Amino acid sequence: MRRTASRLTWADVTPKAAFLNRRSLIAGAAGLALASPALAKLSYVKSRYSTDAAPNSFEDITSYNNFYEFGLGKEDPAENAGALTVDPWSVAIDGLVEKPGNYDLADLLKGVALEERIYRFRCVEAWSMVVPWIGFPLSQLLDRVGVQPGGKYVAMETLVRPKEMPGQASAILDWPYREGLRLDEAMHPLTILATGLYGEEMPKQNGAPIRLVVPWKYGFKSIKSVVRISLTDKEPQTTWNMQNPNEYGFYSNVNPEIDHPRWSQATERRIGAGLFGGRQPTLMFNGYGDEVAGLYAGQDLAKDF
Ligand SMILES: Nc1nc2c(c(=O)[nH]1)N[C@H]1C(S)=C(S)[C@@H](COP(=O)(O)O)O[C@H]1N2
Ligand SMILES: [Mo]
Repeated sequence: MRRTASRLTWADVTPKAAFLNRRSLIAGAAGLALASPALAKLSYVKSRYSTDAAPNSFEDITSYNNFYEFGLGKEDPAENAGALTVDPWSVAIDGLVEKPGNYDLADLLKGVALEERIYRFRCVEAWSMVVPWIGFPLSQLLDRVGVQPGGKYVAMETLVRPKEMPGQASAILDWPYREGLRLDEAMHPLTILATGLYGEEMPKQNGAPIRLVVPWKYGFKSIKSVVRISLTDKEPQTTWNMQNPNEYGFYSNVNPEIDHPRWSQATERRIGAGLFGGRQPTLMFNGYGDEVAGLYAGQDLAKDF
């Protein structure tokens, strides 16, 4: 998990400045609005939980997205998310907590030490990326609001605002987008709330201003643009499980041995790795088994998929 001295630097792996320049040129020429014109720099420390894998480029990470609130296509979020208002932003924290409330994002982040977490990320559609997130452990927030003894699960919801989220004009999903974790998964040190990537505040298409990242689960568990966090005593409903319970279970741990009913999960295509280098084997728990396999000891992972 440790970063090696030989790791590439940002300057080597990302043409971010070039990309932003090129985008302004393109936007200027075509008269299009930039999705993310000015992202503020964040201060953060590096985390020991980072992988050594080389991050994908800023361009890959911000132009190939799943965010159905902005459309079904991978390029729709970058194109449509610019209209999303992310300030002011508040998060309702409710259910089985000691200090429920409607928390302003700035209050939630007060005194929080942000970390850079370079994580492998595996989508259920069998592609993957490596993303240098900026965030903090979800456990810190849960400790601060105090989980009552009966709290066994954490449920989260995304914003519903059809005026700014064109995908919500149709009922492709039962809005709001919902996700959930068992409390021990939520408290695990790998589970973070992310407020940025590549050292800057979160691009809108990646779930600004705050989103979940759970690196050992399929990408859809990592819910974007979170406005509600609820502690519950029962397993919460989750969007993809509601949509298609045969294909998407509550746990959704990356598992190369259990195929999706319509395609294999044995391999993945690393976005940006080129035509020939792209395909690689998918690892159990997305390679985070040493850290998280113990959470599922004694569970039948074919049943709890
Ligand atoms: N609210 C919301 N969160 C979401 C989604 C979505 O459609 N809506 N898509 C999920 C899926 S399927 C994936 S793979 C990841 C993609 O995150 P990224 O675009 O930052 O790579 O977001 C997840 N979080
Ligand atoms: Mo996904």
